[in-house]
Amino acid sequence: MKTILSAVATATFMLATSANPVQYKIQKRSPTPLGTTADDWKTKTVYQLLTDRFSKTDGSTNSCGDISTYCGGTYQGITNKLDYIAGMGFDAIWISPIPENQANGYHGYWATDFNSLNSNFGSSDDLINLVNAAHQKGISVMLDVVANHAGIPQTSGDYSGYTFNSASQYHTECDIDFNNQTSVEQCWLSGLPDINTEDDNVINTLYGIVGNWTKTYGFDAIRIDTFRHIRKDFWPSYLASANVFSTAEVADGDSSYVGPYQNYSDSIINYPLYYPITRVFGSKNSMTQLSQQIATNKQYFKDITLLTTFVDNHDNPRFLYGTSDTSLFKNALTFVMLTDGIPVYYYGSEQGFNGGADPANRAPLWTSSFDTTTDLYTFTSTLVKDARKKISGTTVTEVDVQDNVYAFTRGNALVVVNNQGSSASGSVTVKVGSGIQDGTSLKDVFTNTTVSVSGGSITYNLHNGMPSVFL
Ligand SMILES: *[C@@H]1O[C@H](CO)[C@@H](O)[C@H](O)[C@H]1NC(C)=O
Ligand SMILES: *[C@@H]1O[C@H](CO)[C@@H](O)[C@H](O)[C@H]1NC(C)=O
Ligand SMILES: *[C@@H]1O[C@H](CO)[C@@H](O)[C@H](O)[C@H]1NC(C)=O
Ligand SMILES: CC(=O)N[C@H]1CO[C@H](CO)[C@@H](O)[C@@H]1O
Repeated sequence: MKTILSAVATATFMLATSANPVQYKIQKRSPTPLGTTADDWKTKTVYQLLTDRFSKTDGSTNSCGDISTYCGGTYQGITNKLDYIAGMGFDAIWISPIPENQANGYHGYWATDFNSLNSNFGSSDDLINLVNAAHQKGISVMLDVVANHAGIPQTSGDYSGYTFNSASQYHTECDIDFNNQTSVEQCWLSGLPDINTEDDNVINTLYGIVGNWTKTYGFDAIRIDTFRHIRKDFWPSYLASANVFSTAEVADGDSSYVGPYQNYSDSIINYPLYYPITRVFGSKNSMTQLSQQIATNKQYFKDITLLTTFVDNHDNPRFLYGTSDTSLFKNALTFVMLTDGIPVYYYGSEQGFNGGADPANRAPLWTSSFDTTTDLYTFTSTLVKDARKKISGTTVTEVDVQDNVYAFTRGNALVVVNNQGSSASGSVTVKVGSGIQDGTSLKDVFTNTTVSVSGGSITYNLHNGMPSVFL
């Protein structure tokens, strides 16, 4: 029996469909969500962290011996360091999945019993305290959730202790053929037991679980893992039960494939734009790739302003692994922060973390001692607080596309990004678009460089390849 000292009134209810019923004793009021609609999320700026890797309860900063298993991060640790996140202007966090996991499931994606919490991260009270503390600071909390698969059992086929404890509650094992959508949905991703989401009892249990999570802990949104690995018509009831904003992972670069998934979730993670971002800013490919992908996305997605955009996440080598040029990184971050979409910023970027493939891209943050004086921490804080949040209006309009320069207006701001690198200090001339009149004087938030619009354009010297946000 597990007791959740939390939520509303003093009701007690049972998880009827679970084989080992867990009793939730509800004793005090759950956190009240800050805002759960797409409109509430449209202007949010999200900081993505891995619960195991952000901050420890005791505040110690020693390195982790083995980053392929638990390193010691906790809910209490996050609560203690919310000001470090708020200091950069973020008003939302994305945390790791919360259920109990298979051995070494430090990331949370290998659930066993969905109705119990992963005790490595702390108690249910600690989680409630985190959500309450975040809400008090105006920070929304997005929960990462998985419905597609469970963790691999210690003994093959032995699911005792799992919510889905019989082999018949999983699809028959097969390797995914990515050219066959049925196979994508029913075969096993990376050998993970694929939950039988064709079974009515199974799906009703999954619907109940997500609803219980959002209600009990007052989450404001969910991030849905492996969204394309379950048939599309599973999702409407799942999302109705969650009853909060959702952004869903469809890890594919083809917007004609990814776009239709936005019929099923408010928001989709913008992988189609991620790949051009890494090519353009990381490998100095032509900026026309950004322009083309944005146009293609507009064609295939219902609403690109709701897509979650990113430079880095936990599933890809960090940007700074591919290049050590932080000016290129700053340009990529500026583009993502101000183009259409809800930007998601991956923890550790502010400390210049440069890990490669998983798990190297998931290093513990605490070894940085939460230094708020680094160049990238200061840059991020200016980008979020003095640019994204100060700009009035959110309408994004492309105004100039050159091989090495891309310019757009967002509300009253003119944003100019480049991929020339930190040695670039030459002059650029950029068209400003019809919204900004000749004679207008503009000032860059990063360098205080001022420019005056003449003949529909501005000319100025790049400052070590820095991006510019003229206001
Ligand atoms: C697609 O995958 C499913 C599930 O593995 C399989 O039953 C089906 O035969 C496959 N279809 C084709 C055309 O290969
Ligand atoms: C998704 O919605 C669009 C309209 O927004 C429609 O054209 C398309 O057929 C839908 N796709 C699916 C798979 O439901
Ligand atoms: C830009 O001007 C502001 C206000 O005067 C000042 O606080 C800031 O330090 C200046 N930044 C730079 C990079 O010169
Ligand atoms: C409050 C709530 O949503 N409770 C549900 C928790 O999940 C079980 C099924 O797993 C439902 O029966 C409850 O209604």
